[in-house]
Amino acid sequence: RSRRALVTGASAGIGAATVRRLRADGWDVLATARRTDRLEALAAETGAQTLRVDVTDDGDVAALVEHLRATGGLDAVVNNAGGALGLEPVAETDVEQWRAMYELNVLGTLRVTQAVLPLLREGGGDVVVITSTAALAPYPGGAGYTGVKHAARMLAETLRWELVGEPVRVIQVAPGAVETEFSLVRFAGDEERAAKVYEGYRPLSADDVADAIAWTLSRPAHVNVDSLVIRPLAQATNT
Ligand code: NJP
Repeated sequence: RSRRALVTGASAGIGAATVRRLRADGWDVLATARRTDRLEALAAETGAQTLRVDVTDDGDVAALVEHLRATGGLDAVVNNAGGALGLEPVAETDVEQWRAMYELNVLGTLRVTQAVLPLLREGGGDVVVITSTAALAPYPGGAGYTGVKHAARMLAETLRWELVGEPVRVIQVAPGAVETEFSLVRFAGDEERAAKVYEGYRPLSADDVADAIAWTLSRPAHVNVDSLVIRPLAQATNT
């Protein structure tokens, strides 16, 4: 059978581009997110399978594993669902937004990875975790986001070490600025502020990042790309 990948946060941006790219490379893909209308459109376009999965919901993730078991197992998971909230300076930032951001980026990744790991261990497979260049160093307003992406990165790097000797590769991909709806979410729908993020340079496209993810997955089985940083040529900082 074809190799099968699960992509979380597949209804937009990097996740949707990864589904397109992996389908073009011959993978069976299960595309998951909360917005099912978008998933259906992607399925019609690419032939991917879809399932509504909120990565912050234990029940959804349990149903996801049942679905995977019943329909042929799993060879790779791309933990892509994520985002930034609470980007004010520490003095003013919102505790609840940090909690939600941790739940999505860190516990969402942990919940999904832990749940599918037995399937990957059965026949060998890959765990990809999408982090960010924001995980690399602090910047004003970024304490919460740098923190959760650093935690996701440590989750990936620790898991890789814990699984040494097993046929499961763990790959951390850290993109710089990518032109997606992410910055709109980041600035709570303020389009003017979102547009300013990319002023002065050309950001990566979601396809650029999807290409990088697909490349890591296409390495020979004995090669583990531990960590891949991909950023726009003109991006000077990690924000
Ligand atoms: O963002 P966007 P990107 N459960 O907003 C989904 C990281 N990153 O593609 O559920 C399940 O277009 C949401 O789907 P829906 C970033 O941190 C980005 O740019 O239908 N899914 C949508 O499909 C993130 O980890 C940049 O609302 C949930 C997707 O997540 C990854 O790249 C830079 C969910 C977000 O799509 C993809 O972000 C960087 C939930 N609870 C890292 N909540 C950048 N764009 O500049 C949201 O360094 N989603």
